[in-house]
Amino acid sequence: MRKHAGSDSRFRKNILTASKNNFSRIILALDLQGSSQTQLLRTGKSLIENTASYICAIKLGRQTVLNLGMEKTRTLIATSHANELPCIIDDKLGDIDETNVAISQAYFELGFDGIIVNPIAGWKGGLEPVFKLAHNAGRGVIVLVYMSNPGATEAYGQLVLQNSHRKPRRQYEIFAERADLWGADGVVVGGNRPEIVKKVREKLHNGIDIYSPGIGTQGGKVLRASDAGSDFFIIGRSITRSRDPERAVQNFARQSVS
Ligand code: O7M
Repeated sequence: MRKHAGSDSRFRKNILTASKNNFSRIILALDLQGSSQTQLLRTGKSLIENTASYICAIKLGRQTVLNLGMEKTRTLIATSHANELPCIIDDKLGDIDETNVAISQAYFELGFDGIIVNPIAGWKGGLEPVFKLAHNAGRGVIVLVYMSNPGATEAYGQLVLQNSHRKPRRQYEIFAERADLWGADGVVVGGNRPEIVKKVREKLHNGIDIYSPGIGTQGGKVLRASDAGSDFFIIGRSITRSRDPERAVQNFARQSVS
């Protein structure tokens, strides 16, 4: 399979600029739940405004979009942009091509700068048009390579026998190679699995960034993940549920660039 053209890197440039300006490699995971959309928007805006100087991007979970509704999601993305922060949608997209394109198009029209995808659907008839659509519009595509939850070992860690290789290999190694080949802007590897981060780092040859969730509440540590090779740290509850989110994020930010 030929290596596919990478993005025009607008997404990567923007996240790096924010990271340099704010001395931070922290991405705030905004997973908003609750019944009042107006209250949720207020909470989301206030979390962005209180942490904006110490982060380099915002990541919205699907539940945030579902709970907020389209118009208020648009407003939240605009708040992120007003603070010069790219906004990523964490869809873990993985359907057939036509469906994938329809979903990503809707997200990009809402204003999202990047999308997280699941590599399981593969390239042909799966993710190929998502990469094309995103990269033509300067948006980023980030590929799941190894998740942070305990059960992730079942699929991402399984041994796989491929026709082209005599020895079985781990599923996540194959996903990392695909992400490289596809011209992904980033891969997701649980930061609470530093040994896996290290192995993935060795597999990536095109300077792809490693995005690591699983820090704080899920047990991972910024410094350990960073030493292993993580570039960005996706952190939610340890900041959003802290009594002092500004102080919490400041601490993580300092560690992320040390
Ligand atoms: O810091 P937390 O645990 O409150 O939140 C972590 C966020 O990262 C949350 O939004 C999860 O949905 C997400 N996440 C994981 O926790 N583990 C993964 O393996 C992958 C993600 C993720 O962001 O995928 C892109």
